[in-house]
Amino acid sequence: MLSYKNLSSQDPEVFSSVEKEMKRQSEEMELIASENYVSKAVLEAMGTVLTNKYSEGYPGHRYYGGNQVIDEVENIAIERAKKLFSAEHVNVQPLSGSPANAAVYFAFIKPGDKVLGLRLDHGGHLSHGHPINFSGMLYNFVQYEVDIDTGRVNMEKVREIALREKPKMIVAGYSAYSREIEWQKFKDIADEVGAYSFADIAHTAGLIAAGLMNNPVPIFDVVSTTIHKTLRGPRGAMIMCQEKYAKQVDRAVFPGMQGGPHDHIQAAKAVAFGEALKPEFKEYAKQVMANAKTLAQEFLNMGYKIVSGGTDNHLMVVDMTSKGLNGREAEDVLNKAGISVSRSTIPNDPNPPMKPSGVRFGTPAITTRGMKEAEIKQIAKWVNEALENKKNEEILGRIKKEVKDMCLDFPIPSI
Ligand code: DSN
Repeated sequence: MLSYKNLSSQDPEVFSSVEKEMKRQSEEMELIASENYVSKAVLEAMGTVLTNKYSEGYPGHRYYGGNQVIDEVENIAIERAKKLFSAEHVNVQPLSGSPANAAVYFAFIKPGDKVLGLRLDHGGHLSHGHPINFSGMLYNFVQYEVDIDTGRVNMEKVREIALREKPKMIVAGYSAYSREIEWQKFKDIADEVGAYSFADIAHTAGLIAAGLMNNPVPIFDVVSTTIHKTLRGPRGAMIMCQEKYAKQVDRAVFPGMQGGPHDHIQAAKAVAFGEALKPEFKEYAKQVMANAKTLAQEFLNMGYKIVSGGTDNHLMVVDMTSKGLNGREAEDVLNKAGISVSRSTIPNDPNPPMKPSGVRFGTPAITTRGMKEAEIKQIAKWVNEALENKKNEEILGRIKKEVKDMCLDFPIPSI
């Protein structure tokens, strides 16, 4: 663990919250699909003096002096990211996923232009055209859906909508979709209608970097990703594109959408990319997927319904209504048992977004702790037992204790 010597003595109030959060993370089972635990090296990089610097601009072209070292760090991050994803051009400055997506739209299209994206309640992301998000307010989004029977994106229907609507951009890549994405088919449809192809691979970036899922970067016009999910880096994002779009993407990020990049985070991104280039990361990503498959199978064996019937990646959306619960209630019950999950809509959800029908489960974080199939089977049992005894505080308390015991046997690398 980092020492936190100065933080604890100078500001015990804030340190006390940090300590409580360290304890919570250590003792609870993290099944939120978008969360992970960074390494000590990534955590240390975030705590460096690089945070003191302003570096608006790009390596070699800054608007502040004293950026020789910052240039070095940003270039390391860029080169490693290029290698990981076979990217022609990378901008590592976006502060997070939504700002990255805002910069992508800003770089390629104009307000009012038509864009095709997956509905949020079918697994898409807020920034893929939801009416209450900037994307839905500024651009004219038309939404596609997953098929209710299969839970999968139907490429024939996507093509039909694209031919009818003639969007300027097509967005693929999702937040709650457990299947492989047919990138080439998306690209072919985009080419057929003269649209830009944009992939948001925030969720699966680590699995793609490990070579275990298909990579849209070499074929799509532009790809965004966060760094902190399966890629296991610091919070933040990046944009990858073909060289011919490099200038417009860079201009959209700075000065278009952002000022100075967060240089301490750029350093941590570089460290995370370095880790992802190592053979151990491929083993990690394989285990994330194997654990997700095991978890899905256990839930199916217990009679749960999973959207699309299973998973090809690190997550799954499970319909809770067969257990007489909505996703919000399930989230609360599991919380009492020391298990963190996030509620989720299911396609054509009859329930409102605050109380949707599903729960999204993911395995990136528990896999970082070293948990494998045997632990996953036990976790599925605890989930089911908790949900079936939702009002029994004694049983929930007992599960919480058992969960804690297992978690303490699998320490978080940075705590
Ligand atoms: N909030 C992220 C997730 O949980 O999937 C997406 O931005």
